Amino acid sequence: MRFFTMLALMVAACSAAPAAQAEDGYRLWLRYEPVGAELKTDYVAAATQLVPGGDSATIRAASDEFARGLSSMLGSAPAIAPRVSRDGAILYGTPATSPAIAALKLPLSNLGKEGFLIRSVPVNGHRATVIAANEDVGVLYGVFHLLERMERHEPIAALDIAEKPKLNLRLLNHWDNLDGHVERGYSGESIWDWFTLPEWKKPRYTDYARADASIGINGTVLNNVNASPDILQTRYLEKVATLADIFRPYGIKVYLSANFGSPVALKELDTADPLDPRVQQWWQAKADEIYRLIPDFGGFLVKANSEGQPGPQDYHRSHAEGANMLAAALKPHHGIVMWRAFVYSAEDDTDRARQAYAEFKPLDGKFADNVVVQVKNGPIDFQPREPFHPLFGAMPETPLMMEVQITKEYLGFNTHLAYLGTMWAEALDAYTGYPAPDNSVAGVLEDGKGTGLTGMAGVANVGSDRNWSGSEFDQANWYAFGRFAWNPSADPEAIARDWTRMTWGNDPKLVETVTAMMMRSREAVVDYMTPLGLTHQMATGHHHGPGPWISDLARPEWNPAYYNRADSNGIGFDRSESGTDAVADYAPEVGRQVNSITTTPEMFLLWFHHLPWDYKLRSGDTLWDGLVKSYDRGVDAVAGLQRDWASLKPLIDTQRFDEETAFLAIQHKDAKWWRDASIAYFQSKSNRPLPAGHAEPPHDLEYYKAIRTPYAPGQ
Ligand code: BDP
Repeated sequence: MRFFTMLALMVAACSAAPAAQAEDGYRLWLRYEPVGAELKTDYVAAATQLVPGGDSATIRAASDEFARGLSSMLGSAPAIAPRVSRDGAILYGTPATSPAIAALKLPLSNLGKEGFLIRSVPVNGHRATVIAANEDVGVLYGVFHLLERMERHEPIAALDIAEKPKLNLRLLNHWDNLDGHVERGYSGESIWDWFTLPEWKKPRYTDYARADASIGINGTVLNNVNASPDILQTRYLEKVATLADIFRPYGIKVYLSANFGSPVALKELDTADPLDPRVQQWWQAKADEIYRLIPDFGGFLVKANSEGQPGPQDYHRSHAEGANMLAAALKPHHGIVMWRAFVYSAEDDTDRARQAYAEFKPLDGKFADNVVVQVKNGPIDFQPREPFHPLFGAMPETPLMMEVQITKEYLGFNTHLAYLGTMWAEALDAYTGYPAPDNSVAGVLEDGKGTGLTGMAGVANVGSDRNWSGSEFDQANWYAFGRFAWNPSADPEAIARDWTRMTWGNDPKLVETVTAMMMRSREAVVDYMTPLGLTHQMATGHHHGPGPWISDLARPEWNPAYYNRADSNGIGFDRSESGTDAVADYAPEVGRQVNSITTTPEMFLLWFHHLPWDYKLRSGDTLWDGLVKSYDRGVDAVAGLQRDWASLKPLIDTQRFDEETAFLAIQHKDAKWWRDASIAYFQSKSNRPLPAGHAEPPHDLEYYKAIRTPYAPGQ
């Protein structure tokens, strides 16, 4: 008996202690760590009572978040009070539901539906912090903003903050299949458990909504763009409705990827021709059914006539005719269509980088006013580096939203540290030549041509893993996506620093070291995978590891050799006017710049030009030597990340420290593999010795060619 009591006590002790301290990443950037004594005094004095101005589900979610955050950071949460009655109150709500806020006559008129204002002002003669907005969701965003400031140890007295999103559609795109598999997912299975929905509402769904709302994400496409028609069946729509109910208080709408061939695939019609009245009625009835279940359903995302998906061209109709037919079905319910421009064709042997432009440019102005065309950041496919997509700037009559990939299909999955904020900023800041006050890509996104359809979509990296994203550093990419969708001109370094403070801690050395690691991480990946404008050199299918030699796949544009075009004379893809003339798809001044070898930025050199191995780079190196040096620079940069990380051991909890240490070791091993295999292959073409001080690959080319990566995740 005594033995069992002892055992029970021991088990309780063992499980209680680590559980209380374990850092397993579940809390994301909303860790709400206890603050030190001095700050605590200030914060407690500024949070003596919580005064919700309203009682909607959203305001209750805001109160819950306050309770969670403040009790964790300060040891206890202040009581909820009906009115401001002492110094240090926090009053939050809208003028419509809170007479106290209405009486303050705050300047909310420019803040739209989702903006918020945080001000330190007296209320009823007491010092107070007021979080006010036109709609409840703005209030919730403001509450997160205040809590996140506290997580970052920033002052919360004397505040005067006004924020509103620059884009209206801030959406995650989940590439999740109904069987739980996630296409290009590296963080476990799908977060959606379709089998137990709608009855079992996992608490994780609410935590997902909290995380999204904390960074302003206001929509989620639940299923893969390679969409199963089954998602439109009633029994799935009921499950979707349950998720919509969970997300609604957090300002998040649900959307679905729709398979254009659904009426045929579901065996209800023998055609999906968008001009056939029966097809139009089918979609109309489907939309009506969806909106009966989900009155605020967002709309459809569609991948059509791309990589084998059905689409309007199967019936000799254009993308616009297809999109507009769906748009008409959704229009009475205020739904929208996000029609993807990621199309390239098996029958078309023109430069893949030009195909979406060729398809969509002539359709400018032909889309219904509830259609937005969703364009990837680059013209090929989520590569470590691509120039911006030429459609940005080329469709002045059509609202365009930008799609980026948060999940790192082409940047080393979940184990390589690659902060994508710098990559997205590079695309968003690019000059398009678009005739607008802001002629950057960000400016194009912010211009909805009067429809309000402005936005960014991020292919989610959220899965069933305890830490959500497969690694701690991949959480940063989810976080950064939300921040860029809120403000496409945001500073990637500031975002990295904010995230670091909330995720790892506020120690100054830690903050500076981690931020600096993040800021150089993506360039390291470019250097060891695809330097100097090379692209799509990844092994077949899973896209993990190098395969620059691959040239035998059915479609030319699936082959890395199609992109590198390495031969005994040189390397690179000639997209100048003497090559495929892809430069002509950009505005004239942009096109001129990249048409000329000497004015093309070196980071895009081999994207636009095929150059001899002894071409002189700006460094004075030959192209061959410069290429080799880039690969080595990438590997060395990863070793640098490892050293920096090791120096943080005393400042980071064991579990997260150890995991990242292991992941960086994997990244280093992979970076070497990329370097060695790429050099071995390109040397077989260049027939040149390596520059002095740069080691020969340890194996011959055949060794690297023989490496297989079966069972790679995400395929
Ligand atoms: C490619 C992915 C593929 C996606 C496709 C897309 O490899 O899995 O289906 O993009 O965006 O990058 O449709």
